[in-house]
Amino acid sequence: MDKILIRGLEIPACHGVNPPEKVNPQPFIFDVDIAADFYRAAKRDDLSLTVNYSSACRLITEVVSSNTFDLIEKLAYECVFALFENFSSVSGISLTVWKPQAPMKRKFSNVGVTVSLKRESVYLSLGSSLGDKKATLDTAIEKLNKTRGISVQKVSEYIATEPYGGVAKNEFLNCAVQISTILPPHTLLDEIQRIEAECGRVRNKRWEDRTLDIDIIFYGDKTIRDERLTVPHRDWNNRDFVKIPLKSIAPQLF
Ligand code: A4P
Ligand code: MG
Repeated sequence: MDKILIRGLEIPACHGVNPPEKVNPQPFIFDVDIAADFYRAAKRDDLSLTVNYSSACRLITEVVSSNTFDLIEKLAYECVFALFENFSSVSGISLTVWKPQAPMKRKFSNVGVTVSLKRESVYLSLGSSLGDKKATLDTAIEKLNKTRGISVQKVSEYIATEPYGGVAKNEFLNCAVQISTILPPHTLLDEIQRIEAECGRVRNKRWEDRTLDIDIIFYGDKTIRDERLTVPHRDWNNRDFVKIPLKSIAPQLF
């Protein structure tokens, strides 16, 4: 993996929980690794094919100096989000922010946080069997795209399907969606469950009729097995309501 490395970028700014920190600037120092493929830029010796490190520093400076946050965690995330949003060829970022003059009683050499995120391609299956199903799927896709760190890439046609599993009684409307996301799997699940709740999802019984269900079918090439997540989705290959729309947007997966 190719990387651009920025070390010791110093920006005076006003971030901190204590009120004086919000008005008296102190130094914040950034170390940033920006991963992308620089082969074409190197081959043609062309700045327009790479990430301009001076533009990246300018962007970080803008985020850092035009905001006042309590936490350096928030500051780090805002910088990472802005870099991903402005440089579409970037595949991964690791950013550390140091706050060497943080107000602490004991002597210390430095304090900081690191945020590391990667851009991944993720396939979701959406289903609705209650209410205005088409409107719910439209709204869910809009909400996905509005969520910071998620960008909707492809949406399949919506297909009407018979209820599967013997619990739900209504016909479903299903579709598949490809997103590009920098949210880690469990953070993505939190956002998906927020969107389900905002679209009126109530959880009583497994497999019952629902206004909206969003399942993560594939998350890059990751395999996840824990108490909250099974990825790839455990039963995707047995379900036509998942496979048919998915195949239409991602035939390479079959
Ligand atoms: N969870 C684990 N892995 C995942 C994943 N890959 N994506 C956990 C999303 N969630 C995952 O899900 C229960 C728990 O699964 C979550 O809290 C999460 O931590 P849920 O959405 O609350 O409950 P559910 O959907 O009723 O259960 P389940 O087992 O996810 O059911 P499915 O597999 O989603 O099936 N028939 C048709 N025609 N079309 C449908 O869309 N959908 C279902 C639901 C049944 N029959 C259907 C359809
Ligand atoms: Mg589900």
